[in-house]
Amino acid sequence: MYVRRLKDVLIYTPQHSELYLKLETTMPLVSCVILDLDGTLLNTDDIVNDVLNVFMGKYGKKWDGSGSHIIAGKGPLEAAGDIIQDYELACTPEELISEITPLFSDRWCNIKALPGANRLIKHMNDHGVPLALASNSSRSSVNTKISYHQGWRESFSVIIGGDEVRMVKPSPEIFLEAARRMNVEASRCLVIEDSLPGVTAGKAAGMAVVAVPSLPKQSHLYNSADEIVNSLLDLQPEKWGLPPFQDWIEGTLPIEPWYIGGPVIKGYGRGSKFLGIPTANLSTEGYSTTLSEHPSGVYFGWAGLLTRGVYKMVMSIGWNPYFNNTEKTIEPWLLHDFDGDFYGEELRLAIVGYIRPETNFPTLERLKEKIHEDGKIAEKALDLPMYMHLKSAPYLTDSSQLNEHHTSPIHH
Ligand code: RBF
Ligand code: MG
Repeated sequence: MYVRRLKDVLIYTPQHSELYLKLETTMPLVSCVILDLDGTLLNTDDIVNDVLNVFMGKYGKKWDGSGSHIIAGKGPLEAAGDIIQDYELACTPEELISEITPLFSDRWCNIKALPGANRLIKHMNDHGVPLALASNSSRSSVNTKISYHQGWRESFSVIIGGDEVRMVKPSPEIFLEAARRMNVEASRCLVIEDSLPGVTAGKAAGMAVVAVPSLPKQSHLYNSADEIVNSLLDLQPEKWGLPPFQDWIEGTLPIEPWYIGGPVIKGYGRGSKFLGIPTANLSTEGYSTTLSEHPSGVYFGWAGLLTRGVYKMVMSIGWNPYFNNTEKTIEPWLLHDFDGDFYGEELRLAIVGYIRPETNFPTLERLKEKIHEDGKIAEKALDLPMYMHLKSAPYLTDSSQLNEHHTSPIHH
């Protein structure tokens, strides 16, 4: 039982330009899924960064998150050792761990599931696809973390922590042990992983591996994965012989609505000039958490301009690979002809669905075409009752709805 599929391979030429190749590979159909926890199902990055920042403060140093790649996917001891070496700290890995453990203890309950995590777990459960959880974190820390997420504990037929195997990822041991306990061959397992050590471990175990890189702009490092997806929302289980998701509607995926707003700012000024697509960019100030919680990609929903009304909207959150931006931006395109611009006006957004990941395009023309296609998809989908009803969310038109509550759902 094999599926033939095209694998995207990204190669960096000596001139640092990107070259995509399609290779035909044959992959075995899988029958079960092994999931990583930190960075794959749970948004642990922000909390780890916060805690390390507090800890570093004691040593008169600063952890700004740019060191995240040093520790991603590593076991606690190894990660601690690397931090100590990199930041020239005068302590042992054991001391570092025992100092930061209490800093984590009241934070476990605040770790959010990553977008698509609950959907994936429920989907596999509903279809009787066995799930395992294999994490480099200790078993007790895994247990604590998942205890705050309803239904997770019961969803996994196997759970293994890094302290329950001799060698943690990148050793294949933890995945092989998961397969053994599920009583399936390694080649029939699909591993989903956010980190490089995890991807390496999965391939070394002879498994199919989908990478969901949690650090931006790192995907070129994940060449050994069988597929790289931008977020769990983009996973296509049918590529691996698993049941497909059935919740896409007219090219859109409904999401838990979220809300942001603020004055319209000037963007890079390319929208109208190059593309004929005037986006009403929002300042990302104060939204770093919101932005880190939502994968880059194309979303849609309703846009309220307090003095004018509510309009259909399609937007991009992202790094704009075509322009190689260094900052994540929010760029809503209001699907309506306005006279003049609206810089400085208060803009309120209700984001109700997802369309696609952000991608690179060979030409500006192709990017433009795609954005117009996104606009058509959003325009049509927003007439569906499930999306339409959010047009009347008070947040969109009511200036007394405080902006600081932007991320909590505002019901009507
Ligand atoms: N930029 C990209 O580089 N890749 C994309 O896939 C992409 N999709 C977009 C989708 C929509 C609906 C919008 C409004 C913009 C998108 N952009 C994308 C961003 C576009 O490059 C940006 O608006 C211009 O750079 C203006 O700043
Ligand atoms: Mg991970």
